Amino acid sequence: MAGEAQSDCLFCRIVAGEIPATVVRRTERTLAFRDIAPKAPVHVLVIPHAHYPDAARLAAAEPEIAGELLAEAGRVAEDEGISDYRLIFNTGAGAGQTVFHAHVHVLGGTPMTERMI
Ligand code: IU
Repeated sequence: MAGEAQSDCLFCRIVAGEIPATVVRRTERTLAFRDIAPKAPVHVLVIPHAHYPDAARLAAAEPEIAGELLAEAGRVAEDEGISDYRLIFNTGAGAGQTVFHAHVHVLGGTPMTERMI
């Protein structure tokens, strides 16, 4: 069934509490936690509890949850005390996606104008 947890998915296992993560926010349908290999002083991932391989497929199937990811990304930035930040949705291995469970990177805490990740 669409959105069902996958036992071989790292982020599904983080949602289930089977793999530890530094959680900064949790809602009924989303989870935000610190990236294990931060590329900026603030580097948080916001994911849906439901399993979709990437953000586009999440948005196609569950647009409300896709909207919640964006709203939560903004709340993470507010909690972290940053007003300027970058949101990234890597989509596909060729774009650098390594975990195939939808997520948005929230990056900031340093000038981001020259940075690409
Ligand atoms: P990507 O957009 O799929 O490349 O992002 C996956 C991120 O997941 C990447 O920045 C990793 O550092 C991060 N991550 C993590 O936070 N915890 C983990 O156990 C693993 C990857 I594996």
